[in-house]
Amino acid sequence: MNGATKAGAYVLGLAVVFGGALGVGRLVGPIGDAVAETSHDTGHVSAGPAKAGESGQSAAVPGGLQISAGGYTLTPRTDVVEPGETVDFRFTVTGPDGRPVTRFSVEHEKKLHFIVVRRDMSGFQHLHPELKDGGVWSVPLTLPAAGEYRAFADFAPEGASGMTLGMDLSAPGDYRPEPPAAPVRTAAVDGYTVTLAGDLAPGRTSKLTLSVSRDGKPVTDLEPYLGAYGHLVALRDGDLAYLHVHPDGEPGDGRTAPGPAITFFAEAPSPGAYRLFLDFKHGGAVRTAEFTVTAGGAAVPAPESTPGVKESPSREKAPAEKDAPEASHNPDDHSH
Ligand SMILES: [Cu+2]
Repeated sequence: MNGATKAGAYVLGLAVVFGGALGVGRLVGPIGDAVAETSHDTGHVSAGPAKAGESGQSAAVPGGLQISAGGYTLTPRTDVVEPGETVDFRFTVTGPDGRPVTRFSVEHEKKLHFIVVRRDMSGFQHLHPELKDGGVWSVPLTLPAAGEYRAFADFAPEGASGMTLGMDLSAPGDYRPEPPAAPVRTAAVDGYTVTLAGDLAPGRTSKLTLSVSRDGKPVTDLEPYLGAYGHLVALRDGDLAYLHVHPDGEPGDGRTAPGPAITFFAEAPSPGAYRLFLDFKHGGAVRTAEFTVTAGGAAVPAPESTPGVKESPSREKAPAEKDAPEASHNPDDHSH
């Protein structure tokens, strides 16, 4: 990449960051409004020099940004959940015929994967709601602290291709967002160390390898979880676009080892920072390791050097060091 291109990409990166920040600020509103706002943000992302020649919104909108796509719409019974209270959260997926969808294909051993995370990327949860009569999905849900949350439903209606729809949930109260996490390739969780190799690349699929060790020894007896040795969710910083990720190989296929390495292919839609959440199972429990990576290398400034986006005191903070006690980057707080 030459200097001029790099400078252009840098400016694009800032535009994405600021566009995302505006989006977050505006997301306090009815869910219906959020659709238009995310479309607007997507316009920012695709309007840059990297995609010059395309007009406005690209056909390939990343998953999770829309509450309705391809004729399917997420309809929650409520979008407000009191922080700290466990509620029976219910929603339906309405199909092109206007009725709740009742038949879903099984993907990764489940008919629907439900991911919930606060807008600041804290408090990640990966849940599996139960399908009740009439196409009603039900799941016990706790939003641990006040704030704006994003919930993703990852599913495939029978006879249709897979999709991820997203909706906003609010936990009323005093919300103090966590500062963005600095890029980190090694995560510690429950005594395990998980190391990430490989880079996300904007606009194409790339290979990511996560290696699990414990007490300095590679873990070679990972347990299958959701039909794989790991389940990876990747979200774009700024708008929480939900990336398409799939594992390379599965337990019992004769070529995939139960650790220490778990390999995925992930597609980053644009340069910028992404948060990765790896669920893996060992010792009978599912654990989540979290990483922050930057797609496009130095083209986008790391959070520490982004001018004007946040105050300097946050720069010294590691993700685990919080001012706000209600924050839940602590892996022990994650629900599984
Ligand atoms: Cu799942």
